[in-house]
Amino acid sequence: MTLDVGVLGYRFMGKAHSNALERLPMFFPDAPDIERSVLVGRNESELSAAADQFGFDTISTDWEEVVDEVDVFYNLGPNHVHAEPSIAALEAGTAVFCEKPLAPTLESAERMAEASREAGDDVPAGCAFNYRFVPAIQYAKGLLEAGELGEIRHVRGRYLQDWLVDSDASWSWRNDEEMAGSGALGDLGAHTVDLLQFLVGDITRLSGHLRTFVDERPVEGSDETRPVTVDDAYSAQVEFDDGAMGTLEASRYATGHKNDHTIEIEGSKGSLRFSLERLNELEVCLEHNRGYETILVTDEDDPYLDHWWPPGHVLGWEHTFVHENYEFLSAVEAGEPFEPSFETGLSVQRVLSAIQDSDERGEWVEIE
Ligand code: SOE
Repeated sequence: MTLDVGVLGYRFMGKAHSNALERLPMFFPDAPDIERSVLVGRNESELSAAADQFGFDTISTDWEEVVDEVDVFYNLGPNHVHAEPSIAALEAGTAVFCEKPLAPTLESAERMAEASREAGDDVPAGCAFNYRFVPAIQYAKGLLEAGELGEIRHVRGRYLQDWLVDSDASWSWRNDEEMAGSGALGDLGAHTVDLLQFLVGDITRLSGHLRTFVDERPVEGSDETRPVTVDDAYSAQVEFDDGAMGTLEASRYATGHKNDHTIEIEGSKGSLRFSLERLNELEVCLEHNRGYETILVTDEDDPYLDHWWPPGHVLGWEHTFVHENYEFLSAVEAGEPFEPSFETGLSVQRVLSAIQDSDERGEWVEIE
């Protein structure tokens, strides 16, 4: 059975997922056969060029004519475009893979999750938190599930980038509350919240802080400027359902940090550290260690590695998209649920919204 795939969006995430679809047959031969049927966007000339480059058969400038014509609909558009096309696809019984964060607001995330419930478990609705599919993160999950770290006491997550340090960096939809919902919080913090809830458990209450350092930015190709209505950075103190204490932060203004997503977890029997900028490695400190040791997670029995190269032939950022697409499309073919689901995406959105509420109210907030 060949799955017809329609993809909305052809910029950064369009390229990342199209590359993943291209590589699946060679490295995951048991993955479902897929046809890159239609690429959806607004600008016909740009769309045609992207369709040729990414291997799509046709183009469309109207997602409404696509969502009930394909077997799988990828929503890789800006955050404000996530809800309506995804809901329409699910109402048509079409499986949906939507980029993170699920939505710009809690309200639209709730509507998306409801549409997924209505569609049923045999119509997978996934949220593309790709960092769950790093082999070292899967290996860390195994250590935690085996109780190797004992009772979890401390959790730290930070996601630091510096692409907005230059005050002349152009304005984009990512700087606009109507379109993005939030700034570093939803763009980067969503990844950290999902990873920590995947590895440790649900966040139950928190205190949040948001800051915007640059209030307006130049519009590319014009003399105009537009206001920045979202955060450049966030930080939060959180408590997990098992009582562990956590500190989270993200910034697009962290000079010298390019894509520095770092997770640290300390327990009663052991600890671990992961950094995306060294994504093949996991630092662990277990009962038999005197201190941290660095494990190179590239052995053939490590998660996903038997699909790639011999030990030590390291993977990269793009491989995480191949892994998540393999898992999602396999779930679609089997008619089974996929994690992270829209329900999981909604749980992340509740935490993001609580951080915004806490910042506004200046007090700790319980997660509903
Ligand atoms: C932001 O710069 C960004 O592209 C995020 O939107 C992605 O989700 C992250 O994987 C890399 O950084």
